[in-house]
Amino acid sequence: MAGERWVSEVNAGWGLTIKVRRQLCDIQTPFQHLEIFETVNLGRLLMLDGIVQLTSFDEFAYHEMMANVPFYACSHVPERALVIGGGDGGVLRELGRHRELKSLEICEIDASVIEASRKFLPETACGYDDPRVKIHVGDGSAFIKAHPDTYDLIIVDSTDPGGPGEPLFGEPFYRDMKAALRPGGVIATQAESYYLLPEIAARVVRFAKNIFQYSGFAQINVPTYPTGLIGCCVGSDGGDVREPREVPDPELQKVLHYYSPEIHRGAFLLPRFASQLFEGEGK
Ligand code: SPM
Repeated sequence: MAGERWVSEVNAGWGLTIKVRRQLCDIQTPFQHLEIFETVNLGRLLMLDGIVQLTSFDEFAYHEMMANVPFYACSHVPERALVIGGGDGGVLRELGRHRELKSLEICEIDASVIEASRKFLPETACGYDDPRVKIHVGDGSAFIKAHPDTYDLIIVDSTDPGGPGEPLFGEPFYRDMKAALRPGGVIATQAESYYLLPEIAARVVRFAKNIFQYSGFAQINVPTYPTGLIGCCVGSDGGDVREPREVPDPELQKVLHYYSPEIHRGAFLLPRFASQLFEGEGK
């Protein structure tokens, strides 16, 4: 319709399109093209290099799962967490609900993502208001190498491969993450969609299987990512990552809209074709 504005994420011949009211931010950072929109029906929208990172409408689903699946997959109560990427602060916000965590660090390569999110996405970036949060601006793959035996949780909330997140999709990075974990620690990484990018999803599952004793691909329903789902690849040597250590306390349950112990277990149950895709991988 004349006068209407729609923005699209285009993937190999098809796209996901969102109607927007106005653009709030449009900058070329040293790393990527950063845009934030006010949409008509989905709240705010963050895009990096034309790829949807979050909308206010459904970001809770992705962020709750990326934070809570590794938190409860850890066989001991975790104390030290690191987020790599995740500059919008959503994973930090969800981790911050856990008083047991003594330290919450983030290593984001692009300071502009942090600044723009704090300015235009306050409901997500409120994760930064937690006094436990320590911000490192830099390359996550170099940071992890410099911190052996340090973290109970490492959560990689990356963009797609091809941009600044490329090194985060390589096997050396997975080995470095393992070295950066304390005994029994857990990693969780953005593992793409088995419909959209099956070779990437299978690749990271292979790394996790080869490197950790326990691993799995947890699916998350996120309507504004192409195909409506995205994966979280989880790995640990501490115990079965598919079985949550405990149930969230009643106060926490009141603010969780997606995660539950049942969803934790169920997220690892995959359609037959996806199980078969991953079965051939690793070891
Ligand atoms: N904290 C939210 C950041 C989101 N990180 C993951 C984004 C993945 C987007 N791509 C998925 C589909 C392929 N274009």
